Amino acid sequence: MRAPLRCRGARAPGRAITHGARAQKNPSTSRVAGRVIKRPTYGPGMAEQLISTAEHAELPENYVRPEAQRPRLSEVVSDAQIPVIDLADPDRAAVVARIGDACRTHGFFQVLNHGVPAELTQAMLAVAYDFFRLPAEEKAKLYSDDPAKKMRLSTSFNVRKETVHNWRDYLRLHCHPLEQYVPEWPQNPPSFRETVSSYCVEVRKLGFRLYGAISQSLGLEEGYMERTLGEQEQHMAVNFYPRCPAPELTYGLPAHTDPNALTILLMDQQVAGLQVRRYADGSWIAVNPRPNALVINIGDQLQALSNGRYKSVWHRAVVNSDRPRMSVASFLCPCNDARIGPAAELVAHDSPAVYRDYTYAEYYAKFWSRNLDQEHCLDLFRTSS
Ligand SMILES: O=C(O)CCC(=O)C(=O)O
Repeated sequence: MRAPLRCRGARAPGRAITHGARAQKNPSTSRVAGRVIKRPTYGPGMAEQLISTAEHAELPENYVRPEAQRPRLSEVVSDAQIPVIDLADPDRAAVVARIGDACRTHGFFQVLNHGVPAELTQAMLAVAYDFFRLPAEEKAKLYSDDPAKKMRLSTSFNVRKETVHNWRDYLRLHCHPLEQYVPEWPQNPPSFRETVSSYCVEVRKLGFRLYGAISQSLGLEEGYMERTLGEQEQHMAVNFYPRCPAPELTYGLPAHTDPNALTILLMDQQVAGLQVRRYADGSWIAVNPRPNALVINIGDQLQALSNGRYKSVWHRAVVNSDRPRMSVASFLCPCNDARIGPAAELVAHDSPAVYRDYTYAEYYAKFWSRNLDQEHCLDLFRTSS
């Protein structure tokens, strides 16, 4: 058992978890789950809530999940696979069929030979690490907890609404059209704008290729998804999960589904953390990094368009006490006024529409008005509800 250490750096208000016994005698401490909780010596703040500004030896109490909601890391299936698909396979029909199977069974798959150059994915991760190493004062200038802002450095998920926080800081960017948004992006590190712009362009191309294959795998014409979703927005979350003193008590991101159409995730090559809930049996499986792969997942909008055939599955990010972790999620989002609903070709007498039609603006507002780990947001748009 480690000795209790003092928290360094300012953080969110709350009490802290440490592994020591000494704090038990201190009136400002108590015990939770066999660990010592320490009350903070800091006050509420805004940018002070960022957890990437200091090393943490203790977990503040307002990051501690109730017993029943903890990640139970020992129960996670570590040797399971999500499908891996080589996009360079010349047999297009086979690739389309594999993508269809993956969307139906897992809602997640990894792609190899995806067209995004390896040097670019490495540069993207490197500049992301450099960004989170910037001095606290510089990061504070970018901080906001307003989900409506199109460029913000923030923490957890939705600090204005949630009662238990998540062990994550993140930079959220709008990325399309680039010429509109890049001028708002961080100017430091100096290569940030150029590297991230190049990455966004390549990821967007990949997303549209995947839309084509996904449409075909549903028996729709190749351009169906792209056309129906309108002039797509593209958002990015650069997620930084610092080392965490008590990973079994908290999350980087708790279980959630993605509200957009398609997500392309670039994972840290050295540190695992993404876990996906297996649709078949509800068990959590760890997605281990695979050299040069990108992880793809179906978002809520593709589940709706496919009339529920393809799954937007629950996934989460867990943290660890050894190493920080980075992930870069690129979200392709329908335009706000796109009308979403099951494709007419997929609705029949024996497979009636599972979801009603709605606009993406309506969906997105509903998504952000809730806690991340509530019911599947799409359930609120069922025809039967
Ligand atoms: O960090 C990860 O592996 C998952 C990130 C994620 O799910 C998200 O940004 O929505």
